[in-house]
Amino acid sequence: MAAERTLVIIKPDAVQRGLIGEITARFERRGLKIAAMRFETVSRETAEQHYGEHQGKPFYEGLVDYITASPSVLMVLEGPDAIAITRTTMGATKPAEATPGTIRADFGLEIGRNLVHGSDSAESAAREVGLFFGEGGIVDYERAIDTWVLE
Ligand code: IDP
Ligand code: MG
Repeated sequence: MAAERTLVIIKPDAVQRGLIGEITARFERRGLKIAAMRFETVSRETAEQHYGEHQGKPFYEGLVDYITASPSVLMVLEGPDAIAITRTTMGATKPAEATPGTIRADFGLEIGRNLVHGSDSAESAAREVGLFFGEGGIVDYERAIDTWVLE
């Protein structure tokens, strides 16, 4: 199937715990390509847009505090079925329900500190990639591989 793109965030708890490499490696080992990557403390305004669907829920304010607390790694991952493959690599939202071998099961204990975000649908992925990388900076991977190697 055609390649998809999805938005991944390595959240502040994972960055603080020194897990950027470990988490990134799991996605790379599955064969997903990193089409964009940036290290940044997410602003409150952007966090509120990103998590707009959760506004009004009891955990919403804490969620925005969490994601804006310190730097995250923002990535666009690309590949066949990238959205679903990213979600299964991450594991269930609640670490206690995540399957061993997934990121959230192997490194997480609490739902409020679950290490990683991945878009949950094609619509979310398009919206979230646009929100974080709307200014550009996404590599055309298929083209880049040809030109980087040959030039
Ligand atoms: P997802 O990240 O697996 O897509 P969502 O339901 O979209 O899960 O929730 C977004 C994020 O909000 C979760 O990853 C988690 O960080 C946080 N969250 C969700 N439910 C709770 C909760 O009950 N308590 C605290 N944080 C929560
Ligand atoms: Mg979600």
